[in-house]
Amino acid sequence: MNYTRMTPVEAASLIKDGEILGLSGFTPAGSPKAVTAALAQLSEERHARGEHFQVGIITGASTGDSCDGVLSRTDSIRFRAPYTTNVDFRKAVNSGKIHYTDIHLSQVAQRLRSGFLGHVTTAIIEACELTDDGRVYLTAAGGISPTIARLADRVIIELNEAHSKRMIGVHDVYEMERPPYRRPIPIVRPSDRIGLSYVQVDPAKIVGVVEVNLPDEARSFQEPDPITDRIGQNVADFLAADLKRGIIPSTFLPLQSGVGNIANAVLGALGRDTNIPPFEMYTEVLQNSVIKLIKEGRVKFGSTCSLTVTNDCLQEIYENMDFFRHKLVLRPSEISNSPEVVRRLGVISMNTAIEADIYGNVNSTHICGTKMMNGIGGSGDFTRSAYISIFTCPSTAKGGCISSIVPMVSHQDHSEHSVNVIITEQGVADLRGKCPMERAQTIIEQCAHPDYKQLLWDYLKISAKGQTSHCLSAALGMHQVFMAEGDMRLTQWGKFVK
Ligand code: 0RQ
Repeated sequence: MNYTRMTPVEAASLIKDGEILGLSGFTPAGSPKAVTAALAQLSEERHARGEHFQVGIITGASTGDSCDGVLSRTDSIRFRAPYTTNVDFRKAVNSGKIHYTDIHLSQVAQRLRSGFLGHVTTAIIEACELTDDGRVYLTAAGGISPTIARLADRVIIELNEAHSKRMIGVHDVYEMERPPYRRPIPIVRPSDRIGLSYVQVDPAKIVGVVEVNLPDEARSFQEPDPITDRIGQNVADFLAADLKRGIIPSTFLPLQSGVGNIANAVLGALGRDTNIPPFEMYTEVLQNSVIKLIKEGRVKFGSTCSLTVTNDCLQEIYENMDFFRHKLVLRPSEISNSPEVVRRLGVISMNTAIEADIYGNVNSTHICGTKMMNGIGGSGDFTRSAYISIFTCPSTAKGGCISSIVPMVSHQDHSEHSVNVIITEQGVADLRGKCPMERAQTIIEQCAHPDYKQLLWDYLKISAKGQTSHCLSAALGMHQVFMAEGDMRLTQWGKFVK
């Protein structure tokens, strides 16, 4: 190889104060790990010498602790987009230390190309293979790699031996033109391949190659519990009924599923339910449950941006690549999450809400309207364009002290116009074709926890009548009572009625 080999510290020392970094990966899958960890170490040394050092970071989605974690703890991030899940990052954002721009994941590449997010100076890209003519073979995720590789002034490659070279050929790399030269994305089935198996980088821009052997910092999943199992079964029953009614064609439609414990449990339940025929996925993350379903023949094909699986699951995929190669494609986030393709394929979206209100508006990102949890991720990319958009959540949080069904969401990510179905362990609220008052009745009856049903019915009684009835002085009353007294069940509407 003709490139300069470097240690992580040597590579990190190329990065200057104020730079904007573009990183490969999507979730901890495929994110660089060594150079960002070394950067945090150098940053700490610079801060100790009284020097200013902070960078902007733009990624495909979240990263692992060796990026968002260490860089947040060392006060090294000035601004960040578009999605994270790290606890220390969350603390820094909610205390105002980091400027966080939470944007739809499908839009990151376009916003970068159009200059909305500033100029990416350095791209750090994890690869399993690299050729002298600048072909970069990605690892467990597509993310924004093609775009940052092209836009950045310099590219650092983390050549990671922990990822098998058997990944070569699984990626389908395609980048869109800027308007007005953009053409339709020629995907008409989840399994269609439209691009290259590698990211082409100008070899002259590759300033260093850092050889590492570091596994992805995958999170493990909680085993499904009775609540998540019930939610999963409710989703399966709902889809089976729509199939029987002919709303979903007998061939079924591709599914998208969000990330996290609930999403993992929902997929598990769908896989077990023999009323649901084998199906395809057009999604942004594939978790462990889907890999199992691919092996069992329940999932026929998975189009995704990342393999957000545990490391033993990833190794299993690598070891059985002859089988998985024909069942998987990894795409850049702009394509995996493209609203154009989602609408064309008739994708059924399934994402998790933090809270939903009685009219079907959904909050995916903020706790009590103020504290950022993770971010909108790809949930909006899919929800708005889906054939059927579903949101799931347990009916309560924090031991029953919080109702996930509230009179008015404390922050809105998905509006009543985009949300078709809400599902909790209590039941299914099918909102399609219903007016706001019918939606409220269905959501309270089907989805709210019994501890909160009467409270929500009483809220409607005190509301001013209209297309969407509300009592504005009480609409966020349950949230206020939770913040003051730690339990929404203590809400007394009389105290809020003016
Ligand atoms: O907190 O961990 O302290 O107990 O939120 O909730 O129930 O474990 O669910 O792991 O699936 O995460 C919406 C955050 C759900 C996630 C969200 C607390 C709850 C718990 C986690 P603890 P659960 P999950 C694809 C699509 C937005 C992005 C998206 C998410 C913690 O799914 O980030 O959809 N979604 N992307 O106790 C206070 C409430 C609460 C609450 C839950 N009403 N009030 N706390 N919690 N409801 C992925 C990508 O885009 C990459």
